[in-house]
Amino acid sequence: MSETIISADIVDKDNAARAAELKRDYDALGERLDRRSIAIDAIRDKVEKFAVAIPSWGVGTGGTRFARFPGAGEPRDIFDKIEDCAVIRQLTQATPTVSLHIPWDKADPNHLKQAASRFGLGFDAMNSNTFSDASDQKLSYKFGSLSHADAGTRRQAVEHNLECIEIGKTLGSKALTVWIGDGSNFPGQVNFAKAFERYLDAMKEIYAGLPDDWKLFTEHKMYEPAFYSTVVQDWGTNYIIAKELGDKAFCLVDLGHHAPNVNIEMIVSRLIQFKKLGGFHFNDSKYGDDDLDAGSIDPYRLFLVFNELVDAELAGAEGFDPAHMLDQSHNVTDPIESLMLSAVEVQRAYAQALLVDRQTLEGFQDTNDALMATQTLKAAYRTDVEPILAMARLNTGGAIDPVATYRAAGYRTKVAAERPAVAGGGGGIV
Ligand SMILES: [Mn+2]
Repeated sequence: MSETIISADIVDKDNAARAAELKRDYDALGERLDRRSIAIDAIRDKVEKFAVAIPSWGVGTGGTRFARFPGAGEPRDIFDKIEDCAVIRQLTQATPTVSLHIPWDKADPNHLKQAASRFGLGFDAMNSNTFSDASDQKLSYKFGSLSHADAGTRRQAVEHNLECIEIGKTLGSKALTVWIGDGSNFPGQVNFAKAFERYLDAMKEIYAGLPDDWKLFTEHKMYEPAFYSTVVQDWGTNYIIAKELGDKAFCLVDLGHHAPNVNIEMIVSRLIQFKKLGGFHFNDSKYGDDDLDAGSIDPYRLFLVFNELVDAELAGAEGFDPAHMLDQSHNVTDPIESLMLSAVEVQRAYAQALLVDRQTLEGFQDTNDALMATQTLKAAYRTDVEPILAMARLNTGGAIDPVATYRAAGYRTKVAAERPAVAGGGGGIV
């Protein structure tokens, strides 16, 4: 039995005050779904099994390009971060793993493993960092890393990624995510083809160091920190990389890494179809890589992404096993509250997508009934699945209302007294 941070009494008391109403709401929704030939318990079972990883950097307070405003009781190191992740896990029961970022979270791997297993947490994908300079680093990444013109800098970046794999092996991680800041700010600054060739050669060396049961994820991003061109600019480039490297290489889709209005759900469909969808960094955005809470700006888009995922899941698409992770960073909310709600939003989109009447939809598609086809999706999206999500949490030992229970527990006030403010390490623009 793993330890919990919030006292079980507080969780039970808060749940007890809400359980009767939840039961009524759940039964009422169950009756409505029954009329649509959907068994509510089957949907709840699937939601209970759905997991999304928490990024270690997400529990810290993020900054903007202009300033960083420290939050009370923010984690001082990876061990504080693991405790914050344990709270998110305890109350939502949706986030069993943590995704580490090296070197931000560098510590004795055995010590890290111990700290996480105390709370029953595991480790998701390892994240390398060759987009900023560590204090003890010989060569700078100011002008790139894996695509750098200098062979020594590329070598250093490759070695760093291999080190991340080694740390991850001890932790029980099964994937490496590579995101780079490489690119250019001026036309003519870099030769597109040569830079991409250098990147691919470096990635091949990293891929060669990947254990057989690991996956390699690459993330595309159209701009930032480079503003004219990036080396892994779009999903087409990302797909080429995954194809060039081999069967263990997959594309990661960060929802914020596209131009406004790009049809991300269609990109997801294409990557599934050609067996190269590795997984997601869930967040939301209005303009660019805003790293806002998942589902906070465009929940319908999140639903449409999950519509593609559930379609593949139900069709039994070969090799379909995408990794889910949140990737967001906050400046105006308590990161624990935001991450809890984002995990719930991702679950919500999944549950709504499970309600799509796929047979009926296919019929409308085949008879070119555009209006009824889109209404079939809307019928699922408009269903308030909150009772399903809350019941899933209650069944698995979480909180019916995670934010209310978290506030009742006074966790932030408690850690604010224990953790003096520090100059925070690590931003969040990944
Ligand atoms: Mn990301």
